[in-house]
Amino acid sequence: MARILFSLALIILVVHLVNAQTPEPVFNYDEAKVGTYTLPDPLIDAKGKPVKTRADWANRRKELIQLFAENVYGQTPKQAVKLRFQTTAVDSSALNGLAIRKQVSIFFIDYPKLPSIDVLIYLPKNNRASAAFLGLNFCGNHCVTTDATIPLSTRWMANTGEATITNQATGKARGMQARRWPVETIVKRGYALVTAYYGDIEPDHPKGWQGHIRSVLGDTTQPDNWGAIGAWAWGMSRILDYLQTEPKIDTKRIMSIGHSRIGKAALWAGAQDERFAAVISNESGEGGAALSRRWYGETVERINTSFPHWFCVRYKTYNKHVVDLPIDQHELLALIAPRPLYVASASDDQWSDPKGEFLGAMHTEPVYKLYGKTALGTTTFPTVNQPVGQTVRYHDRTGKHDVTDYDWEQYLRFADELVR
Ligand code: GTR
Repeated sequence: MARILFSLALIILVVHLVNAQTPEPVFNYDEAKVGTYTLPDPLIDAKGKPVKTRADWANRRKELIQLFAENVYGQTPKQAVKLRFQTTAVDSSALNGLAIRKQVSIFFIDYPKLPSIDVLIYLPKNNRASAAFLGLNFCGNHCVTTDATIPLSTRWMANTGEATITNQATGKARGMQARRWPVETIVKRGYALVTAYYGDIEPDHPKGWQGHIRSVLGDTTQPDNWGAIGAWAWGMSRILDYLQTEPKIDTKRIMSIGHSRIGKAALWAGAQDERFAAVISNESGEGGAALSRRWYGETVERINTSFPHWFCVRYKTYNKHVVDLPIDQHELLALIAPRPLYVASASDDQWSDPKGEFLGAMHTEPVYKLYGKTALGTTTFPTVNQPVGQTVRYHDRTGKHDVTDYDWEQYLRFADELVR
């Protein structure tokens, strides 16, 4: 008997120890465990007043931007920054004569020590100004094309094996992500492509702000000081400033586009800067298009832990209290209204929570309705590779976290139908 009791006690002890050591799971892939949640209503303002007209929405819009700044991305400094644009190279027969390729560096007149933003532009050879896709890239302009005349970026890069050694790009990085940037197809369809390395604005690591724009603008002592995503979004607007001066670009038809963390920045840029005619979010996930209150895939706590520099300090206070957030991500998406918006997911990218991204897009409907527009126009999560929606579109592509030709096909159609 004593033996049995002893064994039982031992089993209980072991089970207890195992449980105590199993860290609380910070993410979930089981739809049954998502839990219930109530989303804040974009059409009820902070004082509880319903938003009924477009004029009401104009005020609510400002309030929402402020709430996202205070709680999620941090405040984007308002001061105008003097820029100098320098064209460093022009090739009028790029892509075998198909395009004009331009390289332009953006310098900060009052902050001469900051690195420039080096912009790579492919323009169709049109007689008219072209609509454009503007998106930051992950690994330098040299990696979006195999064109060997593009200078290899000397900026800090995350190490990725042979292509980046000791945080410097090597020749192996050339064209490394060309597959994600089908420049020829884009130009043949009559669009310009504008890109720059996101690390020109801020290298993607916790100390990346040093020596970059966040070291001269903002206030690092504040819990709502801007984070790296805020800086990348700000940088997109500075590129947009340059594009206003480019006669071959139709400034009324410039789309903000981005994948993953850069997709989060593309959304925040488009939300704040209404000069963007449309926004395309490719698998932006947590802190992007996916609802934060859904406990699925990446979570607020997890993203704040893995990437402490992306968001403002106050965002971390919601790690274990997501329900206390005064906003949710459908309201970020609603800030794009009435402009066209594309939200895309991939079915093997559950980390980004495809369903949460769909729901984010779906809950913009009442705001688009204020403008007499249909957003998604459906509440049914579509089967894979079945794009849905009207002014707001959505697809869940088969495959992994990536940007593919399939995604671009949809974005080009979206642009053809809604942006020009
Ligand atoms: C992941 C991160 C995501 C997404 C992604 C990316 O590690 O958890 O939020 O941003 O990186 O940017 O590729």
